[in-house]
Amino acid sequence: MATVLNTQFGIDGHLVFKMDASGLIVAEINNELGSASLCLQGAHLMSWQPKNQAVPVVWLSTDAKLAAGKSIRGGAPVCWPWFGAHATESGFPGHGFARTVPWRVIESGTEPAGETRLTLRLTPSDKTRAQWPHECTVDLTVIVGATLRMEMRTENTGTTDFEIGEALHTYFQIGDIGAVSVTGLEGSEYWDKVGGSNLRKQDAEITFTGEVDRVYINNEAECVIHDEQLKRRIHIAKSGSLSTVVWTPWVEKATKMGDMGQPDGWRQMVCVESANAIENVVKVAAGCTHTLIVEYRAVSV
Ligand code: TA6
Repeated sequence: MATVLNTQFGIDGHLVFKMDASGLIVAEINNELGSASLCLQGAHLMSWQPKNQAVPVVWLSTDAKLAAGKSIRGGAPVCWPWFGAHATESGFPGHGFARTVPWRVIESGTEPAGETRLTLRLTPSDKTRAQWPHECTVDLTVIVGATLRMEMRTENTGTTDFEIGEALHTYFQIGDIGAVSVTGLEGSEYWDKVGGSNLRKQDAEITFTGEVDRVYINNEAECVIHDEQLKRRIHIAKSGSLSTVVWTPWVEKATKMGDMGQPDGWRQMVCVESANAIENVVKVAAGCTHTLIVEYRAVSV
């Protein structure tokens, strides 16, 4: 399988497909501008490090394991076609099925400035139709360089409209959760999921002194993670996304999860997720396409 993919889509020295010990296929990307790895199951980007950064920008738990049908802790999980718990079926997977089913490579290439581009596609199967009976394709394009661009395109190839919730649920590597702030969401309303679900308003920059699990709504603003310890800013620009989710599990939830890396891996990550969730779910009319785009950039300060 890896051999066929390398023949069809490999790019000498820049894009190589390898089979992991789990039997899953991983795309390893490395060019003059940056490096990344992506598991074909779930089109799950697991890591990204620009060449001008000494520390990866996308966090992956040291406990992260690749296994068929299982989600990977860290990276940029694809949440689709719903975000969070399914509205009515408690037995359906949280954040949808896209991140735990096989995607296939449909194209690869090199961008004019030298970035490596890879596109994967999810098409319905009996398994997915059992949870979501709509005809569609979802493409994820990643463009890896000094920045990381991700484009998630949902095409409604059926004859009836449907609605999706979605997110690129990206974990960012930071020095310490107590020494970062997130700007860009000042003045936004958000659903606070800690201790229930209450609608609140963000007045100032976001800082972290405990569990934070917030879905900011009706906001397309660029967010910035300010990292005092790593002396860098991570810029998160987006389009086609009206929700931003900010999450840290903090110690109690991280301990319960048990896969955040030891001794306290949760302190070195924060999630800032570009999404369409809750009242921002997206109606995709029959024959139409919806695209969510994010671009990440790390700037040393
Ligand atoms: O995006 C935040 C969140 O919805 C949290 O509530 C937490 O559940 C997190 O996602 C991780 O979810 P996962 O299913 O990947 O463990």
